[in-house]
Amino acid sequence: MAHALIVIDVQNDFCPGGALAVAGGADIVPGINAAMAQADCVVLTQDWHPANHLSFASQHAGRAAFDVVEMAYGPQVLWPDHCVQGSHGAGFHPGLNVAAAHLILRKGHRRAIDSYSAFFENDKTTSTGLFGYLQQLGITQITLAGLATDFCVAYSACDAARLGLGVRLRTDLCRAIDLDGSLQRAQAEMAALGVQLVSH
Ligand code: VGL
Ligand code: ZN
Repeated sequence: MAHALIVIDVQNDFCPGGALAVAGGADIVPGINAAMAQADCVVLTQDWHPANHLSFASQHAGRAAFDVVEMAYGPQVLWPDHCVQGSHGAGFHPGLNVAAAHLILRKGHRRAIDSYSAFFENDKTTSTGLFGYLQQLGITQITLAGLATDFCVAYSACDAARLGLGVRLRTDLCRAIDLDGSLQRAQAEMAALGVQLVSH
């Protein structure tokens, strides 16, 4: 029963000082590095947007960051420009043990589709390929950590549970954006899908 640690978006733009900073985002880095040693496989994800990505408020005239718009696939929160391909903000936090990664998966690179989940883009059908990778390695259990709890981590956890993986989420190794109750909603949805929320 092989086990993967999947570390979601521990990037400069989601850490204090970044374009879409998550409070306490950098505090989880040492614990994530320690957890890497417990896993058979370590996957890092990287939010990786073109500069004109349609999840950016800057691409929508008259809209501001954190407004919600209707995209072809449903409602989409508009964000400040963040994690632009090749930028400093898109880089991993300098304390993260990137050398320990077996796979680095980039997501959100299609202009017209955002991708919170590490498994499916926000249209819920375009695959990132990660499930196939894990299946080929015989991985049936995953542990999730990273940023942000209520967006990319939660979407990844829910998709993984729906795909039939055993999913644990390390709440001590995640931090949330918490936009209009999004953390509570995410926690409820994860629990309903059988995601185990563990604190160590
Ligand atoms: C994320 C908002 C926009 C995340 C990524 O990593 O949770 N949130 N892009
Ligand atoms: Zn993003």
